[in-house]
Amino acid sequence: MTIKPLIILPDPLLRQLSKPVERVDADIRRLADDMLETMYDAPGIGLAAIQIGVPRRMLVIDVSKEGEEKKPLVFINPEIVSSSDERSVYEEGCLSIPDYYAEVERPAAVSVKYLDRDGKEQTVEADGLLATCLQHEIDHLNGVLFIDHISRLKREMVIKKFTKAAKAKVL
Ligand code: GNR
Ligand code: NI
Repeated sequence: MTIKPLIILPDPLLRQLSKPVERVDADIRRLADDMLETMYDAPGIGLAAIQIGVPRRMLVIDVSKEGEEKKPLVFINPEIVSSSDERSVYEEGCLSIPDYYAEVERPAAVSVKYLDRDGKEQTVEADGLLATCLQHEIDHLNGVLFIDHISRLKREMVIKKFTKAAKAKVL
């Protein structure tokens, strides 16, 4: 297992559409392990493959509480098949936008169809933090970031700040 470097805003990779995984094989399981290790190291509660530069429709999540047993989850080719009308608001952050947090409103519950790490089709009914995290990660697969769900003024401020920081690093 390997900890991979994270892709940070404004890297255009974050806006790329990820392609479906065609076959759940040993390479894909290795990628899942690397993603989990990278997520735990960060630390974060979720990670999409594109955040380590791999444009594949795959994500990992662990929303277990500190001190509890770890619960690594792997979702391959996830699809939201239904969403609740009820909404909930969470303060979100993103490993690709370090140290920035904002409230985002999303459906409170979602039903998600996906392949597990054995390539078997599964469906999960998620609510609470897991529902929010699944939606945040599935957005990444479509090149969407949580700052796309906040006001344009706030979004442009964040992008400007990270663009400046990236330029300062090259110089
Ligand atoms: O670590 C993370 N925390 C988080 C908190 C609230 C809503 C979503 C998230 S996901 C984020 C990790 C990340 O950037 N995943 O793409
Ligand atoms: Ni994120």
